[in-house]
Amino acid sequence: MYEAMVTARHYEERLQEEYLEGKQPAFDISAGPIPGELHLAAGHEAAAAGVCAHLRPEDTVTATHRPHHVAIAKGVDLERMTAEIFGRRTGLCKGKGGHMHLFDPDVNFACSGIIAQGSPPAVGAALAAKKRGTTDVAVSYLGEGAISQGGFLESLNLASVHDLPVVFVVEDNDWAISMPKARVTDVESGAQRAKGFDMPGVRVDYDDAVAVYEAARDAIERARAGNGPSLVEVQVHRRMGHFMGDAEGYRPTEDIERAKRLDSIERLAEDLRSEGVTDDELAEITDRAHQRVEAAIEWAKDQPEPDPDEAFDDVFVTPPRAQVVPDGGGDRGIVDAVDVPPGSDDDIGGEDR
Ligand SMILES: Cc1ncc(C[n+]2csc(CCOP(=O)(O)OP(=O)(O)O)c2C)c(N)n1
Ligand SMILES: [Mg+2]
Repeated sequence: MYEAMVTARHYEERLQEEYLEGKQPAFDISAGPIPGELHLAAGHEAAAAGVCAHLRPEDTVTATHRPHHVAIAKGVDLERMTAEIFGRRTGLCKGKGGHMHLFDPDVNFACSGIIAQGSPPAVGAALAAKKRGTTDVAVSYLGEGAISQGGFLESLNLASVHDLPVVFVVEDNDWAISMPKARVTDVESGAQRAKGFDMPGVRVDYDDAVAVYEAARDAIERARAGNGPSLVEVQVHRRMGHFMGDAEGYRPTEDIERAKRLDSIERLAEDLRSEGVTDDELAEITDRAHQRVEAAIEWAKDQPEPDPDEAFDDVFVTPPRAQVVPDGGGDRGIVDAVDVPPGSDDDIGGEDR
């Protein structure tokens, strides 16, 4: 667990450096080796390590728009994940998904930029496991800002009524972008949602990885034993802005300082020391994690960019500034696209492009 947490923290520190390259002095979100948004999960690591320590590759995990710590703890291929984040062809989604759309079928991991989107597919995976008669489980991560989303609430209901092996994990970092929790819900804890669906709901009040591990163990054992779903909420801390480039003008300074002070990695290191793990052993774990991160970033940056000819493969929308030729087929058998200069007779224009 400590290694997964240290790896995730260092990975994001390095991504932060890479991300800022070329984006200054005026923040240009499309510039640099990692174009687009980047949501970092520093301060959330315990919620990933404590839960995923109980999982096997066959178990399904759906994570959020802030996915790196969970992906690392679930064992997603770090090199191909990094290539995806850098938009390279050998990335998990051929460089077209970016950091919010990491899919690794080898370890049954997915994530999405749409909040609470992971809950229905996790319930689907749990239903599949039940029908196949396996002991696999599914875990759906979401933020506290997503606990009123319809997809989540319907998922809780289906999971409960069918006794499905799924665990919902709410990462409560007190904020949904700039929106404090108290302004969007009257429940004190997301774990209270469980009561309305007749399933166990527990909250881990501070991001102690060992406390998360214990809460998750009960929930996952219950699911594996065929006794149905549970909900676990974990208090985590957002050590960064909502995404890179967020100046956090809405956030009280004390809250930012508090999040930085409460470091779950430091807490776990203390626990390990008190159990007799030496500083040298901890340093060895940190070194190994750093080397792995550096190797993945180095490899990813060396990978080729996607071929523009493949831009419209594996997508289901009308490509921009292109003419769609019905029955064009191609090997996708859906539509074919040819480039049409904007403003030309064949350009259908506007939103419909
Ligand atoms: C359905 C949907 N609505 C709105 C958004 C825009 N959005 C992106 S992240 C976010 C806040 C999410 O907050 P929370 O669930 O608490 O996760 P956190 O970012 O704090 O980890 C919102 C509203 C979205 N991505 N999807
Ligand atoms: Mg939040």
